[in-house]
Amino acid sequence: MRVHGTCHHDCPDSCGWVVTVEDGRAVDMSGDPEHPFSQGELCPKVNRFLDRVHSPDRVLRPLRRVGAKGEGRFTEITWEEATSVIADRLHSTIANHGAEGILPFSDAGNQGMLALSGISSRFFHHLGTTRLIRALCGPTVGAGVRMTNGSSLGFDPLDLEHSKLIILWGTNTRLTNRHLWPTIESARGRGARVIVIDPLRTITADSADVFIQPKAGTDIAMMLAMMNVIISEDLVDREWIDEFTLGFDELAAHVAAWSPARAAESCGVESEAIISLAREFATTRPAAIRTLVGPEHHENGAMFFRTLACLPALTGAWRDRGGGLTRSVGSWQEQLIDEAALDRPDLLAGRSPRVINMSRLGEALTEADPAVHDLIVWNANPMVTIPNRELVRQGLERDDLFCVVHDQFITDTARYADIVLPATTHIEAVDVVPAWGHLWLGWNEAAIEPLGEAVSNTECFRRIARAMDLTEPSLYDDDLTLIRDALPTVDIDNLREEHRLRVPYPESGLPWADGGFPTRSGRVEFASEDLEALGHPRLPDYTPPREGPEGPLADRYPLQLLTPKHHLRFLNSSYTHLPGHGDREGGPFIEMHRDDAAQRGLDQDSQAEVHNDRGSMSLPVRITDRVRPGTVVIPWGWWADQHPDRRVANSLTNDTLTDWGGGVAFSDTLVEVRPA
Ligand SMILES: Nc1nc2c(c(=O)[nH]1)N[C@H]1C(S)=C(S)[C@@H](COP(=O)(O)OP(=O)(O)OC[C@H]3O[C@@H](n4cnc5c(=O)[nH]c(N)nc54)[C@H](O)[C@@H]3O)O[C@H]1N2
Ligand SMILES: Nc1nc2c(c(=O)[nH]1)N[C@H]1C(S)=C(S)[C@@H](COP(=O)(O)OP(=O)(O)OC[C@H]3O[C@@H](n4cnc5c(=O)[nH]c(N)nc54)[C@H](O)[C@@H]3O)O[C@H]1N2
Ligand code: SF4
Ligand SMILES: [Mo]
Repeated sequence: MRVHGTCHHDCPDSCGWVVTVEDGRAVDMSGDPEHPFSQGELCPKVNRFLDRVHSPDRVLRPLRRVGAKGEGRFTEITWEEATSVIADRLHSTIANHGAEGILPFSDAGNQGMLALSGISSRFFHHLGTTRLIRALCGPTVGAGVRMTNGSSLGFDPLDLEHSKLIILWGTNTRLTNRHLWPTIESARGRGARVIVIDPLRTITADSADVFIQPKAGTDIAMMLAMMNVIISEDLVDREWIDEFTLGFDELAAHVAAWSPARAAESCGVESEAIISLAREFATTRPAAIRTLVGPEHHENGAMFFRTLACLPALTGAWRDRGGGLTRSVGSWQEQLIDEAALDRPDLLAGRSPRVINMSRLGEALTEADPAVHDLIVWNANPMVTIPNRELVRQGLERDDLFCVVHDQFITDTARYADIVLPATTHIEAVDVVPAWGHLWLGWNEAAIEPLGEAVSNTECFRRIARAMDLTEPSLYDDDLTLIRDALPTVDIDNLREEHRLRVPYPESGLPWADGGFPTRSGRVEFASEDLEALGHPRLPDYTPPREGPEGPLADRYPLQLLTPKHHLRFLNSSYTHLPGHGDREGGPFIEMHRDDAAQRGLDQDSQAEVHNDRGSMSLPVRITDRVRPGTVVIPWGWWADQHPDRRVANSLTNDTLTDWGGGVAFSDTLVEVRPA
């Protein structure tokens, strides 16, 4: 039997796959050659997905902690015991402290529609618990672009095929969005040039025609200088500006002060390079800017995208198919989803419980008032993925904190749980996957029965609700009912049969050629009253990050630390512990420029201690020319037991929130390094 599914990882490609099942066991899994975007290829992570499914380390029964928190010693219990312990505790927290004492914590570990929301959201809304702001990845990009365009919609990335200039601005396509690369190569075959802008010479940068390497967190200065050049050399599209934008004269006066020479001082890119970039962008058609998520992780992350979105409006790039800005297309998909039907915010019944930002989990667990008593984690591994992680650890070590983790493995976070519940993998549960890197909504059929006693996210919360004797009927809707209610305009039987459907998108491929921007003025807003009302500059503007090379901490901690996705065989914090993944990626290390290392008496393979006020960790040095002096890199994703001192990259990172959008500035982190 061959069963079709769609990859659930938090990855833009949402590839189609086919699982071969014999006697109820998955024996093979390969890319679906008919998937329009992934065309039969998966990736070095998911090529070995069945090893993950059948891993001897899978959690297959509920577990109760018997060792100390963090030690990782557990004993098996039944589902009935597990859910009754959880039910008693949640009831008692609600009775003694109120439901806000309960903090749900989840991310996109499985980005299937049901895995992400549905029963879990209904459950927490019904109880009236603290609400989580889930904005670690992506919302800041959208919030930034929306302040300029009124909408975060960009064009279909597959239309890059028509582009003659492709600027990959802070995205590592060949690693993070690999199935888009053939489209870029095909545009190139027809004469397109590819420019990569990144503080790190990534594998994508290595494949570019031009590589521009600003200091991290400083791109806005470069964008302002580009606008200065485009306007002063009269390379603007006057007609388009008059018809579809607001505030051009104000913008022109403002960027007049941003000469390329001034920007060069902040971003470290030579003025000539900024001038050529501006000219090439303004005079090539179609000209595209492709971006994903990376640059949002700075204190000025939303302003980055607000400013970036001004560029195609200045030059009228939106006129052309393959011109303008292309980013996540998740918003095109969301137009099909009736979120209120899925998540049922009406179950809050007029209550408005407090909100806590996921990126401040450490603070929430150690300082929140009223305190967090119970933490329920699923679809996430915050001990590896949340910045300022030593504070998260202190919170998880609290004796009086009750913690439940639903996952497939004993992750760094699960080690601190009182109860661990076994989760299915994506071939064990039905779901629908809305992609953010292409325009196909994918069906995911369950290929096999759940292994052991594992359950899907929906079933997990149905069981906890039942143990709590909750009578709200919508908590018990089955998966197909949830899917039908959430996708009211979709023919579900047809979706299931065809394995996917293409979401509505303008046939012309021109989302904004004729304006229609849903801002208050109906135009692209170079000057924004909305932003001003929120206390931000009304025009695009560069504020150097506080924890950056121009900020007050730079004297003590002179090195900028980047902690990027880097490994072909990791997907965020997933896979690192599996054979054929972590072992082939060579162990954690710090990359340093030769000059920075030499100044500190370090060389290739020396052991270095990397530190700041949040933590310190010891790592071997790799000398690199991928970064400019002043920047160091610790690739991210490893778990604590793969580090000699049980630290992870996020032990050092900054948990300051972004200017707006609710994201977090982990890429504005300063450190110092000394011999260990
Ligand atoms: N320093 C640094 N920190 C970062 C980043 C970085 O680049 N550098 N990147 C950030 C970004 S962009 C993101 S998106 C986050 C990712 O952060 P997370 O979402 O926390 O990380 P993942 O490893 O994608 O997934 C978390 C867990 O979900 C589990 N899981 C998978 N499927 C299911 C399921 O069906 N049910 C349940 N219950 N669990 C499941 C996996 O086993 C895994 O343990 O990290 C962020 N943190
Ligand atoms: N193999 C693999 N693929 C993945 C993932 C993975 O872990 N492994 N994770 C998935 C997830 S959750 C996401 S969100 C996507 C992210 O996809 P991307 O956004 O493409 O990836 P990132 O590595 O987060 O960031 C891209 C680049 O931004 C750069 N950057 C950081 N700060 C700045 C800056 O100030 N200016 C500029 N110009 N660039 C900057 C980083 O150096 C990095 O090379 O990838 C997804 N795909
Ligand atoms: S992780 Fe990304 S590239 Fe790999 S199979 Fe899943 S969707 Fe495709
Ligand atoms: Mo992400």
